[in-house]
Amino acid sequence: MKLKTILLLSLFILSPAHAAMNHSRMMMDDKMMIMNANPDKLPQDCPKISENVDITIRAGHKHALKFTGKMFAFDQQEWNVKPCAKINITFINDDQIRHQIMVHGLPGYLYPDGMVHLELYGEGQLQASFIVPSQKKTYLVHCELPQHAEKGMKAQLKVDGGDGDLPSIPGISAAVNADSYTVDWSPATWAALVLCVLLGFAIPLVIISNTASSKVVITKVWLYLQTRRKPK
Ligand SMILES: [Cu+2]
Repeated sequence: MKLKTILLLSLFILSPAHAAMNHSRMMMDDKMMIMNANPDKLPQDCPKISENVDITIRAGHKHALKFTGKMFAFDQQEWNVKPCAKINITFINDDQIRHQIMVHGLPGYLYPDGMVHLELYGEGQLQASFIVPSQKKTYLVHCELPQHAEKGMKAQLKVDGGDGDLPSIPGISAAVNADSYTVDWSPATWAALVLCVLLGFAIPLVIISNTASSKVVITKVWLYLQTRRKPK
């Protein structure tokens, strides 16, 4: 093997990018990233896996159309599983931009930072599994890209029925800080409104009165009314 080839191979193997791709907690390439997937390690409070649940989660702009004022969303906003369930997620991104699924609040001894993370940098699909503890709890599921959760990409995963609804889940719970669309009724706003109403009446009248055919019609109607008024 030529010296140049050996050097190139060494650089590739020792490069940070290659190291990141093979990190035990992270898988990534130029299209996706998965962090903290856990298909086989049982939580401390689970003697065995109670059920295998296959969940397909789609993400994208079109899923937000059913929610007023929202821009991004998942196709579902809530999932329910049994304690100690193994969840096999198929994540589908329907947009041309990045979206994530992040599940928060998981035990740190199994999931660093308490989370599982699936991410697609554009349209595509990937799969990952994780096992939930036995605790009756509601986990936050969201996309952490700036403004994506605020714009609707937020959901909840309930284990054993969950311990309540999280706030600001589209279609499920009220927003903590609701969007405000109030009008500032200042004198200038009133003046603009009155002007618009007047123009709305005046412009059609001017157009009608200046149209030749309209004049003929108006004249005929006028003459007809005059003839009907004449005494027989
Ligand atoms: Cu997103």
